[in-house]
Amino acid sequence: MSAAASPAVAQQFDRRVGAAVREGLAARPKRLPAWLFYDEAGSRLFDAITELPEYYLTRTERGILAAHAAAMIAQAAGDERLRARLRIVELGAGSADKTRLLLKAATDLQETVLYEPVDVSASALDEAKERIKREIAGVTVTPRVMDYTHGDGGRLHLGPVDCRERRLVLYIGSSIGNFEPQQAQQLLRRVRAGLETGDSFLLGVDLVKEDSILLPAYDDAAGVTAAFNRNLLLRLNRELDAEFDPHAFAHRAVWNPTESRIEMHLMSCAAQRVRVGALDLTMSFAAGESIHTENSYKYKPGQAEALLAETGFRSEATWTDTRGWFAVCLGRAE
Ligand code: AVJ
Repeated sequence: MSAAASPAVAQQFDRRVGAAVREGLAARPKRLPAWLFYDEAGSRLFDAITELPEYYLTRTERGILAAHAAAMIAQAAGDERLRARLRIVELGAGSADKTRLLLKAATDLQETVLYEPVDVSASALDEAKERIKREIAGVTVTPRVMDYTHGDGGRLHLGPVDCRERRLVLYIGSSIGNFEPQQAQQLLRRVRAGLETGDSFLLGVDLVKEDSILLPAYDDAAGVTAAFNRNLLLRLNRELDAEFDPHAFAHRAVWNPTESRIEMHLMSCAAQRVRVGALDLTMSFAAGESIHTENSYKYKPGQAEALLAETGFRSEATWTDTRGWFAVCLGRAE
């Protein structure tokens, strides 16, 4: 039926999505990569998550930035006699909501600033650009559509800067949390390799805390996170001609203390077989079998600083909230 209605469409699925799904569902335990969450519907659901009462991350980090943006910018720019102009790059910028606090602080210090948000989503970048142009005078936005997570090996290509400028790379919002320790190291090394000595890197990490706080943040009462998790299956239905019944899978959030991470899973409520048309594949699920859809690593105090030190940065400052729930660390490329 759908093939008859749109014969071309079934052929035109995104190869990267197809390959990731084929590989992840062949693995035992089954898994799907977290970047698959962010199609248009998923990005909207994530924005809704950031406003949930249980999801403390966004508002906690925003509070830290609101209190310390000027100090962060001043630290990155360096001391007054040798102060350089900053050019700000943001990895995984998305809607760039919290970034506006830093951009405002930068224009307070140097009047104008170049801002280069990097994201895989062109539509998110366009929206961010329009909003920043409207709301903060003195910011020139140059969005770059790029997948900074999968790279051609060695270094992140950020393009040339004026020799009087220094880069400040932002990687906030606990985005690093999706990466296993080894992958996180690799990513930071690639960022470092794309920078010059004296450039800086601002990293936002979520910290370990009681699981009575962590778990509801990933399993909220309104069910938005469950919808975000299940949207993955709906995406496969839309893009890969799959036939998942999303309600035949339960949303699960689990705290794994050994790995220091929240895990999200989709658990098959019954034994079932599901066809994925575009891949010409039928998957079997046992009752209770789960698809591991996300890791969200929680850092111990000092751990983000250690990661920076291991990857070519001198850790210069850490800002946190009064409860010690979230940390923002500045590293200087050595
Ligand atoms: C975007 C990776 C920071 O891990 O908290 C939110 C994604 N997943 N709720 C996080 C997410 C479920 C989020 N990050």
